[in-house]
Amino acid sequence: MIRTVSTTPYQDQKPGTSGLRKKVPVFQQPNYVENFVQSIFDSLEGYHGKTLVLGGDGRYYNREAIQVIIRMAAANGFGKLMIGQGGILSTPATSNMIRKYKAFGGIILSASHNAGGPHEDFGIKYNSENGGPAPEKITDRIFEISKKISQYKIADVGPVDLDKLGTTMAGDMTVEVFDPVKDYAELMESLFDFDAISAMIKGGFRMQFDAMHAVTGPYAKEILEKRLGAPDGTARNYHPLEDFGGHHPDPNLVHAKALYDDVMSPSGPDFGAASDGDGDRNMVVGKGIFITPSDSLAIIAANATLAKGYKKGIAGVARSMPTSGAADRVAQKLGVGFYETPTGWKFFGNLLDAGKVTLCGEESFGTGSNHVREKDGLWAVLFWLNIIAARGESAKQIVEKHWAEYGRNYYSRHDYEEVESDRANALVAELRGKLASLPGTSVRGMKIAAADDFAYHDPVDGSISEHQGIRVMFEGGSRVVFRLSGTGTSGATLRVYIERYEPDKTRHDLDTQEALADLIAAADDIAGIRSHTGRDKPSVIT
Ligand code: VG1
Ligand code: CO
Repeated sequence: MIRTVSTTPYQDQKPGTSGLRKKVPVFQQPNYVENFVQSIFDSLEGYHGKTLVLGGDGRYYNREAIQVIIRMAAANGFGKLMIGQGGILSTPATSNMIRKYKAFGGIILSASHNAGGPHEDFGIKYNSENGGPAPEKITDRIFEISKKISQYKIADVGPVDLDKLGTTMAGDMTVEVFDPVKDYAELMESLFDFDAISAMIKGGFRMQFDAMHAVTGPYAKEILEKRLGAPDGTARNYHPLEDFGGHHPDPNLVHAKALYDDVMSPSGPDFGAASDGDGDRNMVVGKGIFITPSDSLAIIAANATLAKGYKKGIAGVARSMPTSGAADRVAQKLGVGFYETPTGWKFFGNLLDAGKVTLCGEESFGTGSNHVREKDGLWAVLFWLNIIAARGESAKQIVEKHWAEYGRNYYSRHDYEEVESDRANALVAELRGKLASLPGTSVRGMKIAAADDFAYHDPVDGSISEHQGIRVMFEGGSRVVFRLSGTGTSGATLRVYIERYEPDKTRHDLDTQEALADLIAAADDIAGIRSHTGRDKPSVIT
């Protein structure tokens, strides 16, 4: 029944910012999935007889990979596998299931915001028993094992019907196919004031949620329409599709432009939101205002006690290094701790587990809290609805009042996608080489106060993560950050993050790109973006 199969290792199974992501044909190579999954299991100890949670964002190859993992989990001695019906389980819902049912861990099949389909992306990520993405010490171990692996274990058990709820056996292992929405919806009801949000919707508040043909469709239908009473049609593109309808399920001003345009039109709804492939990202748009993820984190922090799950206040706030400093000022005012971590949710886990922070956020449309150990798209949307309902003000009023009180961080990210890796690496190497000489010099009339290659010292376990992005800080608090993406699957993506703090209330209504124009030009002067990449403008501006 259980077979041990010989295999040859691949040398490219290094997990990136969030798991292993490759093109589907790469995953379809002989034993590619098997090698990586066995490497995950071999990096762990003590899972015999324990429970593993499994699901994905419904993209192409999801079902095939699930059947392989069922057979391998059975062969490796897991006691129980819990799978979301249809193979569907959002990333935050997976985190919740692991925590709620005290599972040993979970496997998430997703390449998140990347496109899906036979020639697009697939991904595999392991989450630990706290519900969060495996920390670097585990992902490093997985990679080391994957480079040397010589065999894997697999059980000869038939395919499991993923669409039928209930429990079956795969060899000696129990397989439970469960409703992926129910536990998550209950968790949301425990955190937010559903009665107040429903009353606001009954009172005529209109919203639109774009699930982008990805995993949050069923969640939005249940929570927004069924439980909160929003009219049918509030959730759009709610059928998860294997290719996301041919789009990038990436909720930003480029890929969720249709939703943004609707909210901005005179007859549009009061509020719009969207989530990504696996449901952990969020974009929120109020009538007449796009809310940057960095501002969203700060405003949620400032208003947290309006939601019942956060009534007692927050312990602290953490943000990824490239995220704007807007949340820092809220934390300072509240007198709670604030932390700056490298990009990637795995770095928040220790801070959350240690109770040092309650809220976390990333500029890449990621916001979350200690309710799970992942960022959570619908959670952020519900938090905004809760705040709007409790304050009785529009999203625009809330944001503008926030800026008036704390100042505004103008913020933008410029991505140069699919740059030749050699050219991108050369840019970074050259920049690193001149870091020491930058402080004290001026660019475009702005004086550089400091420049470094960000390193993070985890205050909980003492681990150190180096080379997490190059920061150039100007006098007055403006800054430019450069880093290479760890989630792309072809060539390199250079991300340039630009930020300027504006305390003056009378200057809070400028166009973001204009407000940042000097810094954008300075970034090119400092890093030679155009000459290195051969591009004269970014592929995506958010
Ligand atoms: C990007 C974002 C990062 C996020 C990661 C995973 O990583 O910048 O903030 O945590 O995606 O998000 P990178 O290395 O490409 O910059 V998700 O929603 O794609 O799992
Ligand atoms: Co995602």
